[in-house]
Amino acid sequence: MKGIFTALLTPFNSDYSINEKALAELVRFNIDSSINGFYVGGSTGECMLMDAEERKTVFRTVASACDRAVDMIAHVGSISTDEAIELGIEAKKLGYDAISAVAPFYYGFSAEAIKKYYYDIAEAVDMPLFIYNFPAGNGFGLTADMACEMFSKEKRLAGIKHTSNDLFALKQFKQRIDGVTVFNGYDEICLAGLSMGADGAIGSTYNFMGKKFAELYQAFRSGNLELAQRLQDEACEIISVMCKYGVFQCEKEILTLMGIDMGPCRRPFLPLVEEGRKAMAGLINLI
Ligand code: MN9
Repeated sequence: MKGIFTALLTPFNSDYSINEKALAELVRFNIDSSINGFYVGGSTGECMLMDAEERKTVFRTVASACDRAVDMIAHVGSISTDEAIELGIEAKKLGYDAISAVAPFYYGFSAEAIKKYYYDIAEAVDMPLFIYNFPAGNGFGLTADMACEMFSKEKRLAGIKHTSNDLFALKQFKQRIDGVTVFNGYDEICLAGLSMGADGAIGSTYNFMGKKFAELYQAFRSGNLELAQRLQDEACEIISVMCKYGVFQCEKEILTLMGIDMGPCRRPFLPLVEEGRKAMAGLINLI
């Protein structure tokens, strides 16, 4: 797997139920934007604010709208190993190409417990598994030593989604683990991640900037650094405004302005303030 993968948002109706129709539209819009794959039901999809049945509904809706046009990775991470396995088994049934999981959080689990969580999921689901390394989100940072040990022990481990500004760690994963696939996780450093050896990038802003990042990826691969840098600069200008008002709320607002009814984020995310809505309306022609 390689290239630009959209970390899909989950559209909600005004009563906060999943808007399956809008989700299918979002999938088709992204395929038309030339992205290479989907990362389904991750942080961007508000997975931690959904129950297991809802997360399965998202997997199902995306699989049917995507219809194998591009690669699909299902995020099954949970604080509970059993729930992660249950979600993984569903993803496998639905024809996903791989699964991914964030490390379990809240209890401050030991490194041994976290390793066992991944081995248990890999064994029970029997699919290529990507570790979702998101230190800022769950207080656990995967080290290169730990990753080397895990990948040598469990052959179903296929890669790492590295959502961290530590690009030296990304480089070490690539240099020390034979055949590992690493995806860069923060869109604002996509080009930097690629230049340090990432095989691709998974991100939330690709929901509406898939075309720009697909072009950036191609430019980088063909050695046109000048164009790749210009595209990254343009994206960073947009992302920096979004960071000010709430990234997911802003992404939903932009896509709604583009014609896909994304609705609100689930509580406790706050609704987008009026000033943020105006800022998004101002950004739309930069996309
Ligand atoms: O999946 C996303 N990570 C999180 C990747 O939301 C935690 C990124 O795409 C960010 O939303 C984006 C803005 O900071 O880079």
